[in-house]
Amino acid sequence: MSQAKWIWFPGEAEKPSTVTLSLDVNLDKPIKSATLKITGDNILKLAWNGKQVLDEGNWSIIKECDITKIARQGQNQIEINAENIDGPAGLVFIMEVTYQDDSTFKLVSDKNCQVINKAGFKAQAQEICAFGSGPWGWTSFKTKKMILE
Ligand SMILES: [Ca+2]
Repeated sequence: MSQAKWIWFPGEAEKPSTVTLSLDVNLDKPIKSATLKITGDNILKLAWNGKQVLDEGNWSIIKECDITKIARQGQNQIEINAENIDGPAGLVFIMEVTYQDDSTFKLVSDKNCQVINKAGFKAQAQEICAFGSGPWGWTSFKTKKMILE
């Protein structure tokens, strides 16, 4: 998780705002297992191939999701939406896929992510800090294991 960065729409991380990531992820080989660790301050929603699979309000709980059943070989359309109600805003995730041939694919939240704000403007994400630092720190996090299907 420490490779992942807390990200947000540039310049909007200190105010009530939303951020959306629309990811087209090509998983080009048969999948053995896949996990997604994710949280957002304050509210997080996740849709996978058009189906909403997460709607969570507690940023201090890392959602450790087994996504083996919903990740499919080929194109995956993933939409992540986070909303900040008050205080700091941030979204952080790491997705790790192990293929059946034991090679791996990893995607983390960082400045390479393209984000969309409430007004519909697109930008490269602002990195607020690495996971484990900044306003959120380390110690208050709990983990909730989930299976998404
Ligand atoms: Ca907040």
